[in-house]
Amino acid sequence: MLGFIKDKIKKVYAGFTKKISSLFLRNQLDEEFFTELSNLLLVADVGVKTTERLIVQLKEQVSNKTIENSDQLREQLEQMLQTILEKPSRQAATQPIILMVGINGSGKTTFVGKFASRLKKQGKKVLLIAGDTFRAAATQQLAEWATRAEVEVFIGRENQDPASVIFDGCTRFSQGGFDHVIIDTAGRLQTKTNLMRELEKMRKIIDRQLPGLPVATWLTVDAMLGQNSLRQAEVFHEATSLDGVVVTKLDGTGKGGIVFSIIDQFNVPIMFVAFGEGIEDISEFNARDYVHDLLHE
Ligand SMILES: Nc1nc2c(ncn2[C@@H]2O[C@H](COP(=O)(O)OP(=O)(O)O)[C@@H](O)[C@H]2O)c(=O)[nH]1
Ligand SMILES: [Mg+2]
Repeated sequence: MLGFIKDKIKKVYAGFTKKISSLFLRNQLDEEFFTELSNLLLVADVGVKTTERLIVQLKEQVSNKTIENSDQLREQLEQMLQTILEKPSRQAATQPIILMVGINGSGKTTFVGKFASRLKKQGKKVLLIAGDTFRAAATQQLAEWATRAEVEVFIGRENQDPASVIFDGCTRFSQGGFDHVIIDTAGRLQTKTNLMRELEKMRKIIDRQLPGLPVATWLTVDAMLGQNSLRQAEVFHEATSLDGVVVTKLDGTGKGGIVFSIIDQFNVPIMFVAFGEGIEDISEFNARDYVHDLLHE
């Protein structure tokens, strides 16, 4: 991370990092200091529960003199934030089968394109499956990304059921000698039961067609939606077992703290962050770099 990404996510850092850096210049670790720290964390969308817990623990360490100045406090906060992010165990980011889920507009298709390009540049043979068959434009969008990324895309017939497209796409995968398949899906808002049924059906088809290969289900979460994105995550978290979260649109928001809320609430690891519409605007998530960037100008 660091460097060029920091430029791209200016808003995340411009507000939060500047303010927190000037807060740490103070030497009085008094009530006012903690009120301001707590406000900063809340504005960055770290979430009420997590913020309260952090503040209580930090205050305790100040009162028992484990922390004696603002430098030590910053170090401690950095450590605590990193610990939260590293809590859920994380698989490698290069799984053979990735099923992308998430509500409409949260950035699935865009991420699939960027990720495919990255894998391709690593010398992998990648197949995309257009599982969003509800809108012709969705298939078109994925096909354009496939062209840009220079990877193959499997597209079903018009109005073909997504599960059946995935079935055929899996056949193409096993016959074509691919290293990775990334399945793009639709993100229709629906009831939990319907969503559960639909995702289960897709998973069953993949498991049956490609036995023995693990399937990683990743959820895209739109950082611009702030705390509302937690509600999105909640529906998917209840409907299926998630292996990872991709946080999108970090470039358009000062809400870099959303990653802490997501992990604290769902215990699902963050796999990637996305910060723009360009093909290279993703980065594999690294807890240490992320926290460091947030807390240091
Ligand atoms: N600024 C910004 N826009 C993004 C990002 N990811 C996706 N978008 C835009 O968000 C919109 C919805 O993205 P799309 O991939 O179609 O979402 P999907 O419906 O989940 O497949 C599109 O206009 C994308 O260009 C991002 O990281 N940053
Ligand atoms: Mg899409």
